[in-house]
Amino acid sequence: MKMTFRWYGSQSDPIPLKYVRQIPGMTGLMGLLDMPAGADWPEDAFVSLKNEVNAAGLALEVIESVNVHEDIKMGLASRDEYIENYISTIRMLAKHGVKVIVYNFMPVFDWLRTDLARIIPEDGSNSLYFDEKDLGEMGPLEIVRKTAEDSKGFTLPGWEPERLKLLETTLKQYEGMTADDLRAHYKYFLDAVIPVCEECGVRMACHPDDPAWPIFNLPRIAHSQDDFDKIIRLHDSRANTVCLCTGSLGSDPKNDIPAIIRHFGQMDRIGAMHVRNVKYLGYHHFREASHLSSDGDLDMYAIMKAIYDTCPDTYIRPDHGRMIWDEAGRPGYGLYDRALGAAYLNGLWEAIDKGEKANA
Ligand code: DNO
Repeated sequence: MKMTFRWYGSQSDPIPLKYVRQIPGMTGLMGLLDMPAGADWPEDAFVSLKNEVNAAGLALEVIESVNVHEDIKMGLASRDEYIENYISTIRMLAKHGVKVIVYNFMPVFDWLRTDLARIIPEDGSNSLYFDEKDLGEMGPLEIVRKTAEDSKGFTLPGWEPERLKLLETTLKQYEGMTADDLRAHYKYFLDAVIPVCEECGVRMACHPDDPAWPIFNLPRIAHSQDDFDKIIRLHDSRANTVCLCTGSLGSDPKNDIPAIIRHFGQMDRIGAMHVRNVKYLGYHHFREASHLSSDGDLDMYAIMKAIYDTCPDTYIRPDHGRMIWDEAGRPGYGLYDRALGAAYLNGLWEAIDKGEKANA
């Protein structure tokens, strides 16, 4: 297991790389260049990012994310040009040692919450929160407005302003699109990029829908084991993998996370893991919790054991957690609770490893 940390670059992440390196067991980043979806990433900018990260004693083998342009998801004629850019970006990243590219295939919205800083009454910290009832009252334009307003001046991943400006038009373009249509567009994309990945030793890792169900009548095709089985069959290859996010899939209690990890781990189809906890508050209603099992509803020991047993070499990162100790950070991406999360996950790993070796 390689423990990594999501980081947004020195221009837009308030957390210095030095602090990231000081988290026990931290070996690398899931990092990115701040580029609009569909762009061909410039090599010189990537090389300077990589040099900066390496100089801080960290590896940059996972990119999160290279975003897929909406025209590809919608299957428009213009998609070929964006796919060419994607391919050129894959080749460039591979040349500089990148092994995994995290992305998603969610129409319009990436992850979605109805509150970015809901106070947790038990301890006075706050965390990301979702209640479908609030969403019903808000509608897509209102939720975008509120998310931008609540994000403390940070651009949130998946909520890039240039994309959201076109929101109304894009939503209209998706009207009537079925899950099967979206899957067909997805296959077209995978058929083009996966052979390139195989050739240059990169794995694509698809992030699940978050939350794990369709929203605003948009088709969503990545929120269960069955969905990911279909995605893998669209273009079966070791390079076509899952970024298994425990909190995204885990927002639906029907998803048995350790079982899903075992399923895809045994198939060698997990490219990366995001490990975090959620607390269920009712139907389509949850908040994010600290990583500790007893603070939420996911069993972190069972999750780490499933990783240990089936995909022990995977990249993993702690995710979201709470905003604690009065940190003024990017919602979902504070330093403190993610650092505690990493330490806890490393502790579970050590205990599992020593237990296994003692019993061998
Ligand atoms: C949310 C993140 C997602 C993820 C993308 C991958 O916090 O896990 O935004 O990075 O879906 O493209």
